[in-house]
Amino acid sequence: MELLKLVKREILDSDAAIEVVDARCPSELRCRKLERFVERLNKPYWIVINKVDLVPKEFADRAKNVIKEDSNAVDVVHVSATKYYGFNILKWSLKRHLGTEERKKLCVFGYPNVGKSSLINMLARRKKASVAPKPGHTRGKQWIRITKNIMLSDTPGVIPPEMAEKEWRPVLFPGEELENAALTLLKKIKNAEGNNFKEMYEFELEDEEKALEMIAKKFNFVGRGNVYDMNRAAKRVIDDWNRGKLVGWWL
Ligand SMILES: Nc1nc2c(ncn2[C@@H]2O[C@H](COP(=O)(O)OP(=O)(O)O)[C@@H](O)[C@H]2O)c(=O)[nH]1
Ligand SMILES: [Mg+2]
Repeated sequence: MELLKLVKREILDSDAAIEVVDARCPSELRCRKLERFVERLNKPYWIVINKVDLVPKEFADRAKNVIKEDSNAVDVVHVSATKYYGFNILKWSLKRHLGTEERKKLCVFGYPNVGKSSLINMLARRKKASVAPKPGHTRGKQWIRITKNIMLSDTPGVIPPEMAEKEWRPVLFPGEELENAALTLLKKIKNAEGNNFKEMYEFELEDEEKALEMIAKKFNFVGRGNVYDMNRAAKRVIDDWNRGKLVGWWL
């Protein structure tokens, strides 16, 4: 089934939802269309800003305030799913709003790689949902009890490419256009409030195309005909971003 139907079905099957966003670009990768979808169904939703370990505290706080102002989420919570940060705050918030008696079903949705599976694992407090730095990895479905009455779907809804801004699509769903994706991402990182590009690759990020070439050179990515393998350099950039090694932050 197509991703859009799947994510909508997850939401329809649940009483409430958690939208996960990446703390490095938390506003840009919210899916307002799906938020509206949840609102029209009169279901409460939370926005979890995940990977807060990767950004300065001041930025994470500002992002939280901006999203609180700008959304109808019940609550906006900072989390680091891999560091188990934010676990209790999120659970308290869910309990406070969903109550502790009536049985409630909860689902998680977000773009690829934001940490949906990691969040489910954190809430389930065991390795359940499989975590992979690749989109579309998660399969199968189960309900996991996270409090006495709150059940969490172990199958996160993946927001489909058609919901994302066009320039983001190759980054979120890498395919043929890897080089394009890397150039887009590098441009965003270059214009970010802050980034760790120089620490990562040991040169200043100025021109994106030039940067890809220098990365190919640095890692000795040489293809046929002794030319630099830009595709491999692009893949490296995307992987470093997805693994949280390459960092930039912007609203
Ligand atoms: N630094 C950091 N990395 C995270 C965090 N949560 C997830 N990740 C990493 O982000 C990548 C994608 O996580 P995953 O849970 O598979 O994302 P999903 O595609 O949304 O299910 C993995 O490499 C995770 O280890 C976090 O809070 N902090
Ligand atoms: Mg996943």
